[in-house]
Amino acid sequence: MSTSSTAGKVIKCKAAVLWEPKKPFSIEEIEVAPPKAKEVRIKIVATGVCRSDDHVVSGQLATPFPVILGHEAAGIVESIGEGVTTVKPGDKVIPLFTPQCGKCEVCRHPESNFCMKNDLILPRGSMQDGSIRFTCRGKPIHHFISTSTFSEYTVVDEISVAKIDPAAPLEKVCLIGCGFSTGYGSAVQVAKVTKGSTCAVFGLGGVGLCVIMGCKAAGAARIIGVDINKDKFAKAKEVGATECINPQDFKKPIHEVLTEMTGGGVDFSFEVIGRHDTMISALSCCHGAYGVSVIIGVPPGATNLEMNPMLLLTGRTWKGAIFGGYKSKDAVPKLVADFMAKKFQLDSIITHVLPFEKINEGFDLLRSGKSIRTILTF
Ligand code: COD
Ligand code: ZN
Ligand code: ZN
Repeated sequence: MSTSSTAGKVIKCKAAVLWEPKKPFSIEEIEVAPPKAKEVRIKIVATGVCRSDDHVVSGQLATPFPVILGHEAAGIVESIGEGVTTVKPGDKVIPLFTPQCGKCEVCRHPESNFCMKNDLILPRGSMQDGSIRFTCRGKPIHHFISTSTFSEYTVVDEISVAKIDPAAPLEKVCLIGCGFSTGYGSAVQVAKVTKGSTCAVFGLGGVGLCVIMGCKAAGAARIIGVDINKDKFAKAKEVGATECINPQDFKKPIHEVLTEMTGGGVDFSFEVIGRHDTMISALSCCHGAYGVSVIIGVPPGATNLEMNPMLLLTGRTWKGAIFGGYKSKDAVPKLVADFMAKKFQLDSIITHVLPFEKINEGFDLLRSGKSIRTILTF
């Protein structure tokens, strides 16, 4: 095992610190403590800009401040703590915002993936042992969903990192850390799209495009994209949509349009927007007796949704999942292998690549709708 000259020492490096909500990121010099037992210190090479990071900036997603955000990344292991067996220094890795401890009831369940050790639902903003590895200007800085990848170096628990193919291009496969897997897995793993089926995808942003790729890979015969922005249609067709519709072009509610277009309803529908009305439309447009509808979008705030139970009583299934339902540590290396085997591509969703220092520009591109995915490189 190779040992780096920095192993066991505090590393001073660059990071984007978010001191408080609704403020720009501040590029700072921080100190990153060495990994403790069962922890891994990673040199981040590339990290994507995801909507959920922006939800923290805007105050819609609560997590302790000050904080280092970022959760969609790839890097190289710099050093490991005592007892780490699944990665070693020099390995290429992807941090996992949904861990896989392998021991909890969720990890032991064959069909579920939302490990009990996640730091998403009741975020502590720390390592599993409750302590913190980052300081800046003498202050402790919190972690974010077990990853904190907007930093040249980060420390994660061994259950929150997966080793990947050493030949993988990190500036692309970083998307397997969130956006790609969330969308693609929702089609192949959560909905279990079948060969020859008809699918409807509501919302043609980066994640929606990955849902389309998943539907296509699963052999869907018809994939209908739904978006109020017709500029999104070309790319959706490029990745596999067979037709695209804009709800604003119709007088009838869009679920009725889809039901007519498909002679009774689609087999699988996906809500990839994060709105109550489109969640109901997506559910309603799937076949009343056997349609499956998957919620991927998170609506703003912890709000309730009204629905008519008859929609389910006739036989529809309504589902949702985090990270495309994938057991993260098992699935990520396989998804990278599938990417290397050219089973899917990631270029269509990468619209911008910026140096890490331009992180605020990356978020402006996201907020203005000009980017699909921006990758920040160190
Ligand atoms: N009808 C149809 N389309 C609409 C409507 C509408 N009423 N409103 C907006 N849209 C379209 C927009 O034009 C846009 O094209 C698309 O919906 C949304 O795309 P983006 O680019 O804003 O978003 P994505 O694809 O990057 O992400 C969408 C999510 C819903 C996945 C995201 O916002 C979200 O909720 N993420 C959290 C989900 C999750 O699993 N998080 C865990 C860690 S990230
Ligand atoms: Zn994300
Ligand atoms: Zn677990």
